[in-house]
Amino acid sequence: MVQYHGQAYGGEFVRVFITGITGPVGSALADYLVALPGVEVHAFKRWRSDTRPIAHLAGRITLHEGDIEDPYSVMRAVERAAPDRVYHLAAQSYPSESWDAPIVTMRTNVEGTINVLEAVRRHAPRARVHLAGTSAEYGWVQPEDTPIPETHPTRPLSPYGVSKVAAGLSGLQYAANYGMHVVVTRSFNHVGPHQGDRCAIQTFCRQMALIEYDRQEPVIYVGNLEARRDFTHTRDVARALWLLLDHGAPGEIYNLCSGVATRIGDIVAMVQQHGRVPTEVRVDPARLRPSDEPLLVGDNTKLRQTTGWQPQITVPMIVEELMAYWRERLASGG
Ligand code: A2R
Repeated sequence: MVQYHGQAYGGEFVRVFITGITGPVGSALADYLVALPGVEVHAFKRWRSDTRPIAHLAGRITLHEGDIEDPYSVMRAVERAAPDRVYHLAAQSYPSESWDAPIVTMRTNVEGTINVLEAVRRHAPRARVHLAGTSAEYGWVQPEDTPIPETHPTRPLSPYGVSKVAAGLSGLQYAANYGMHVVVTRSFNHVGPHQGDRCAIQTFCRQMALIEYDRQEPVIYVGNLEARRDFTHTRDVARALWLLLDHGAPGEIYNLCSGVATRIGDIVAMVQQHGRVPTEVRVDPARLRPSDEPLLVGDNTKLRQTTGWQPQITVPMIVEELMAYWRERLASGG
């Protein structure tokens, strides 16, 4: 068991349990929490999870193994961790995969969430619980519907979006029926290290790094440059999640977003400016989606007013950090 020293958070020691710790949000949250005084971090991971995003935290956090689809392993981990706060981030979080594997998506995201809620209800009923939802729950949105408030109807277009609506509603149901402290977020595009290269900013930065290392022709392949999206760095997300379990009301849903729309073409231009070699931009038809909302931006008023949170990391700062990240990965043979 990891030993904790020093001053406690708000005068009390807090035990936190994170699922999905190997993802970009989970690893950023763990980094944020280990730096807080008096916070003891427990986390849940699969046997086969790639632990590189949290390798530097070895000895500073306690890992419990299992699978959120397996209720027994979740029960055991929650009972052992006896948390005061639970951040449930584990999910099948790729909309595209959710069409190929809708049943797995439902099992992981809906059954998995119910397994977490049941484990908390039985073994840590006073814990504050955060459930991670997504802007995909809103589905197709017209530009005039933006910035999207939490009250906007949910009409998800993917099995992923449907699964997250069901997971979030399950959380609200546990709050209503069992008096549990469950808070739900809907995250727009979060971006940060350890994310892979599916997000637009990541794929542009990775391509630029590959070009610099002479591993790709000097062409950045892009999709729809006119789409405008709302990006938040995972470190800002981590801080918001912590504040939300301090100040968020149980049974409430909060958009987690910057509230700022950035045109994808402008991000490509920023990446080109950071590049050490000249590049051409070419549209790759495979990167164009049949349906792609022109503008997706969230209204974060409720989150800001409840917690005092403000995002601190802008898109140009994200591009600069991710260029350094991908260069470092390629330099170290990644
Ligand atoms: O793939 P792994 O083994 O590294 O773990 C992933 C974990 N996960 C699971 N953990 C336990 N049992 C499962 N059946 C299971 N399936 C997936 O969830 C990984 O640690 C995490 C998912 O990481 P990402 O997909 O990269 O999520 P991200 O971007 O950190 O988003 C966090 C949350 C997700 O619930 C999104 O749907 C939401 O924010 O927007």
